[in-house]
Amino acid sequence: MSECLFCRIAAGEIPATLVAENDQAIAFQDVNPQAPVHVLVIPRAHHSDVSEMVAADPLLAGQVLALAAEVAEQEGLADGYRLVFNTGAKAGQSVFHAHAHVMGGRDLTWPPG
Ligand code: DGP
Repeated sequence: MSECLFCRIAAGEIPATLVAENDQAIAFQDVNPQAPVHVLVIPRAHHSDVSEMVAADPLLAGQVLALAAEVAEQEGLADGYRLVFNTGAKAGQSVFHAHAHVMGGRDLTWPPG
């Protein structure tokens, strides 16, 4: 059994609220939402962060981005949304399985903290 939290969610071993999926990626509600819409999009395969995913499998990265855009449309974020890949501990990454945050449903300030 994998020790990676998001691998375990992808495998259905840990419950999550699924929002969308494609062959290579899944999207589920963030457990600690920071906006009215806050969905995580992850590759089914394990990659530690977005840089490692792009280097190893750029087509997979495209699948993740495609699903993120689909989630934004499905969640009614035509007015705007933010797509964030925290990469590395210094940037706030806490789960080391690549994931995009799809956030929206409120005004989002810039720069982020
Ligand atoms: P980051 O800090 O960028 O690595 O984002 C990790 C996100 O994962 C954070 O927003 C909270 C979320 N998260 C952590 N544990 C769980 C969990 O068990 N289930 C779900 N759905 N989200 C989780």
